[in-house]
Amino acid sequence: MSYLAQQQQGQDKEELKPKLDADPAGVCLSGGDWLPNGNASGWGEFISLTPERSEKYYQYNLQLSDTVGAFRKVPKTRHASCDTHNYSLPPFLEARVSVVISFHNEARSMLLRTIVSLLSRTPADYLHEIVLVDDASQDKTLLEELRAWLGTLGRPRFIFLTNKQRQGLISSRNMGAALASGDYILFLDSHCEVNDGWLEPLLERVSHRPNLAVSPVLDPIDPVTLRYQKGNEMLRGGFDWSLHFHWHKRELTNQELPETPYSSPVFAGGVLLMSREWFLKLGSFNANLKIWGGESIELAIKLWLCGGQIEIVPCSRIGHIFRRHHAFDFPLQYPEHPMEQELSPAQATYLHNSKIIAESWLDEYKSMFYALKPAARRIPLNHTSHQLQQLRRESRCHRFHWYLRHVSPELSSMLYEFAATGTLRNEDRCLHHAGVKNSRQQLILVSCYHDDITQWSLFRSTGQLSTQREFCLSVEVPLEVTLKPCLRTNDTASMSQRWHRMGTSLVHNQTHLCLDNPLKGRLELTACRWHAVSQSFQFALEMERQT
Ligand code: UD2
Ligand code: MN
Repeated sequence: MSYLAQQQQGQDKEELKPKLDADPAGVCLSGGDWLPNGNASGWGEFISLTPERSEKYYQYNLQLSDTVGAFRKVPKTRHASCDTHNYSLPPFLEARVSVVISFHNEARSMLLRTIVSLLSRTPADYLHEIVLVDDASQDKTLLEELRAWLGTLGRPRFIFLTNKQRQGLISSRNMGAALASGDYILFLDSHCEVNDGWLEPLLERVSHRPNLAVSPVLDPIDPVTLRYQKGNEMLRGGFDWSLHFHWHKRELTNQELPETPYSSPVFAGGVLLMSREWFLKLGSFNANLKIWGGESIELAIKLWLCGGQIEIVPCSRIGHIFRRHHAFDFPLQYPEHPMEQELSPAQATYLHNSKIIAESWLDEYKSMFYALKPAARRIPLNHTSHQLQQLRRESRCHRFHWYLRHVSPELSSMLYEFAATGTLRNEDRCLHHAGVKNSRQQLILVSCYHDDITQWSLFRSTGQLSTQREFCLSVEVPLEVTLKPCLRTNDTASMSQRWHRMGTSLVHNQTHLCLDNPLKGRLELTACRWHAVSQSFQFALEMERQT
């Protein structure tokens, strides 16, 4: 039974009532009961004190969030067999769960719904505490008011932390984890709704394997309609050599059902549960990572390399609002550095964090990362790696090639798929896809340090020269170099998209002509001339020796 349900039936009910009663839209408890409306000091007034009202600020429908209530029913999204399965759970005294939520400028109704869903749908015996870290939000009284309200519940324990200065979610989660005292720790965003029975399937998996970390399947909640949808359990988490998160298709083995827990190279985003002791032993989230981004990839790599495993558990479902844009500003990272003119603070932060991951864990493969993200070379890092070296030594962590071989065949195959990859340089400029103009894809030559500089891959098997957005360098009659969506190789028109290397030239298969930049910024196909500088195109990373 959950806390709210227990409290509603038990003697603490009276204490809870004056606050939760006040919901003008009603507060629906787990059994579907609605408490009667009460005085104005409760939910209605509490949420009306959200200081900033614009939807742009939150990147979701605030008005709707304020009216759907602190608790609502959500559709059952997991497989029916998850309901009938008899979960083998650890004794609750050995599996106390601490939930850590860091938030920066979250709307009151949204944060509260996250908390109420936890209280309503988590078995009370296992929910040990909720740690709330207010990361310097604009709403200065929110945490105090929450304390006054939630503190009266008795159980679970609440810990409230306020950062006077913005620390970012990575440090904030670390601070929360350091103060937590449960056996397991769950990191959660502040705009989530846990679904019925979310915890039991996770606990069943981790209880017998102390080094296992698990993610639920995240069900998307639409930021405009707040509709709770079914997330996809046929995907594994991964990343590419730019260290960007990607989903990979999950293939079922013979015995496997869609609802069977499955191993994954990285977590399904940043929502994960693992032993607190194991998390601390791994050095928590890398403390050198700033503000937002990359921390769950970093944790996933170190976890696998240092003796852990990751699983996604489809019987556990947690709803999350996936926003299209960041709802917050990133602090300037390098105010004095010329790079700040080329990169936005958000880009600089993400690139900085990616560089830390590459430098910490990728070993010799970090050259792949730098080939794809040349701007990362210019990001300054101001810290030492003693702690990391110590962890790698003491925990006898594998080197990165072990991860490629045993954990992420997808990442590994990306190494062999290409004959060459990365930026494509001609003299001092790089070939760049600059979007669409007059309904034509624009191909230009720009500075190679442009942040979004296009990364090209020359596929070994097909000869296609593709951007990450799957546009291929093509030749149209009469001999015009263009960018077209990549065609399947069984399409005969795809012949116009095939290239091969001759030294540093790019030769078009059909015409035997070479890519040329004779007029600085105009791409043409001309007769191949050995050693012509205007025909010399170098990839950041050549996998094959140039003849
Ligand atoms: C995704 C992950 C998140 C984390 C992040 C990368 C999911 C569901 N979410 O977040 O867990 O891995 O990527 O770092 O997979 N916040 C702060 N301080 C800040 C900025 C954000 O506390 O300076 C809070 C924010 O209020 C939210 C959480 O951090 O609760 C994650 O941020 P987000 O929801 O804006 O970003 P999202 O969903 O892309
Ligand atoms: Mn989020």
